[in-house]
Amino acid sequence: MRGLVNPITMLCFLLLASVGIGVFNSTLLPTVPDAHAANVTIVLSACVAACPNVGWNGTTSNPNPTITVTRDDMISLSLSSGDGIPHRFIIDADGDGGQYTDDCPGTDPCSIQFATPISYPYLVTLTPGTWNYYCSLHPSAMFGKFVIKPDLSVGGITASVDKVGLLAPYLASALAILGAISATILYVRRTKPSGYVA
Ligand SMILES: [Cu+2]
Repeated sequence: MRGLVNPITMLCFLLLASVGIGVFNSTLLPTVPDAHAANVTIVLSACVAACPNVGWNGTTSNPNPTITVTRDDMISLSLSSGDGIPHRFIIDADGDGGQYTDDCPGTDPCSIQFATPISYPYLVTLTPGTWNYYCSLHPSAMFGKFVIKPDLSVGGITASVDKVGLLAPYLASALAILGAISATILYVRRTKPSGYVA
């Protein structure tokens, strides 16, 4: 019997070791995304009067482009007037429409009014989601989507680690295998012919 016990003991150690390795296996733990917050420059030319296609960056196919950024990005909007008349960039954060500037820039992020090129810096602090941006002076013709993706960088939104959930499948498997081994040992002992000397 001694010759049978040592290999089984070794097998048990190997099983327990595999459980330990599984706990620290990097594939089980949440990955930490790369830091993301970026400096982004967005160029917008405004035109509503005497231009072939009105809007922000007016083209035939897409007169008002969708702007996509990530939360906590530092964006720099390079704003210019294509028709020489004043325009004003605004994000409608409170949903009351793009023409209202009483609550900007406190609630609705907005630039100053411009007829000559300006640079408007904006740290993206709105909740991730899809917002509308406008020209507050021509909101019915100059508007588009401002999409904010969540920031998954360190210090942003991170998933918590469920250690019990991670361990449970491995412990259950280890216990099942150990139970099977124990049952096998008992079976071998009971079915051993009398007079057998290990
Ligand atoms: Cu305008």
